[in-house]
Amino acid sequence: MKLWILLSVLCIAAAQQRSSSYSGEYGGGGGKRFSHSGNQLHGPITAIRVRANRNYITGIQVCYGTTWSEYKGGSAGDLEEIFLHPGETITQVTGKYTKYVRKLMFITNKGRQFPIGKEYGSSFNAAPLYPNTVLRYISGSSGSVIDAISFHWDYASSNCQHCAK
Ligand code: MMA
Repeated sequence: MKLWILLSVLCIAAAQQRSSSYSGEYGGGGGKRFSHSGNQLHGPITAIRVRANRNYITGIQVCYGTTWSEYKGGSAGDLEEIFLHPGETITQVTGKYTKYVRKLMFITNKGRQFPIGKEYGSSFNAAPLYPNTVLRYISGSSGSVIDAISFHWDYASSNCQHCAK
């Protein structure tokens, strides 16, 4: 009887579907580490600000639900802002990197693509390991530019408020 219970519990545990995965890290070892793992509790990613100059991705800020993360990076270059539509999620990110992040292209489940940065360095193609999972949060390192970035994937957050400006 005890063995039977143990086997049942093991079977159920094995059948549990995994859903979280991450891609990265892309970039170099400089800068100070940051992680938005706590920010995801505010809701799904609803908007992203990316700053770039002629060489680098110099800064990033992500809106979770209606709450913007801290801005990470420096002040060089121009800031671009992407607003996702309600229900729209990021399902892939491609880009370029050297010791620093050079280019990011966010791709959504609605087929929209938002490229920013320079065609220079090695390519990366970040996508979730498990079906129907999306970008939940980012982490990385920053100083005066974005030195490195990682992408963390899981099922879409059910908290579905849209980001206020
Ligand atoms: C700072 C410092 C470095 C980092 C660069 C680029 C200028 O130096 O934080 O560690 O690599 O910025 O972000």
